[in-house]
Amino acid sequence: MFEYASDYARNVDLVMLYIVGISFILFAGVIIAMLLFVYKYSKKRNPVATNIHGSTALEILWTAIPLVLVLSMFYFSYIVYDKSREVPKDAYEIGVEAKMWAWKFYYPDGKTTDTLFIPQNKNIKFKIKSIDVNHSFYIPAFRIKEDAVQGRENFFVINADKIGSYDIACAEYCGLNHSMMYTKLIVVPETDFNAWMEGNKTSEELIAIADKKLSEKQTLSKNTTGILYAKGCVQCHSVDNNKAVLGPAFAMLNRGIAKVKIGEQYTEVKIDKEYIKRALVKPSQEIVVGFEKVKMPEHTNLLTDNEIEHIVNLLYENFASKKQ
Ligand code: HEC
Ligand SMILES: [Cu+2]
Repeated sequence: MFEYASDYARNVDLVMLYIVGISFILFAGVIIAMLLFVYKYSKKRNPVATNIHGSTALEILWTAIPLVLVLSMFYFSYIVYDKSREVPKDAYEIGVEAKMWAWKFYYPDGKTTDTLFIPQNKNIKFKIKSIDVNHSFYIPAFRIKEDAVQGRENFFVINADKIGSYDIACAEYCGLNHSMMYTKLIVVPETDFNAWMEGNKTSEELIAIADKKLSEKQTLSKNTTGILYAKGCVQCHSVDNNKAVLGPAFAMLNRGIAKVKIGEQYTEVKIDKEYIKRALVKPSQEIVVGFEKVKMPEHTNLLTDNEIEHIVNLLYENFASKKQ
């Protein structure tokens, strides 16, 4: 819950803590006073009620104290927000385009991607827009949520200080596949980012770099499976549990034998690397029984041969060859 990856995120959390802290103290005060009064002024102990007619001092006090508290909440929120609106001169600009139902990112040199890559410790200005309905650009680890609206450009400045890969979601209901508008923000050292810009490093290498940095903290399955996030497989296949999403969970690849439908025929095939590869490049050839309704997209034109090989090995080693 408290994962954060920029100063801005840290400050947002501090303000939040401050507000929740004050609320909690007030809550405790009210409850304690109430219990105390119930005890002290019950009919048994205090048979004759006292009538109090106004007290200017008390009224000023109970107006002034909450006013100061509320204004201080506003003040802290405002300075944090205001800072996020300052665009440093050297800010690196990345265009964020939302559409039903995907994100697209534009870099200054004309490159475009579906996964967002940024260099570490650099001011980045996101220029956010939508080409259709309203969306909202949401990166929880950075405490960013900024509307993407057609015909208008919103912006946000961040400076990511932790290498890693973070979720990006759409936080404004935008139609049927709203819940699939997930992608990743990949933060890598600036040298790697520049190498990527110049074509000397692939997106997969950057993802691997980001994931390796997380490996100290995170579980094995998480850090080796970055490409499954980057390529959108996780929209339909869960990576960390047995539950089917739109497709079977990858963990189920360890069932050894797959019941599949080929044409109108039902048959059983062994789950090996070849099977996984066929599932990936010719998904409509062997349909996993129970999942006939959803069509897995053809990935051949979205993946290079290297990527296919990498994914096949990864799925085989991480899932298919695991004991049941
Ligand atoms: C739109 C949803 C969707 C996406 C995205 C998707 N798949 Fe699938 N996938 C399915 C469905 C549905 C099935 C089962 C039906 C079938 O076999 O075609 C399936 C089956 C599979 C199988 C066989 C699973 C088994 O247990 O037998 C593999 C392996 C697989 N997908 C890998 C991938 C990989 C790798 C990606 C990302 C590059 C991916 N899928 C993206 C929906 C999807
Ligand atoms: Cu959306």
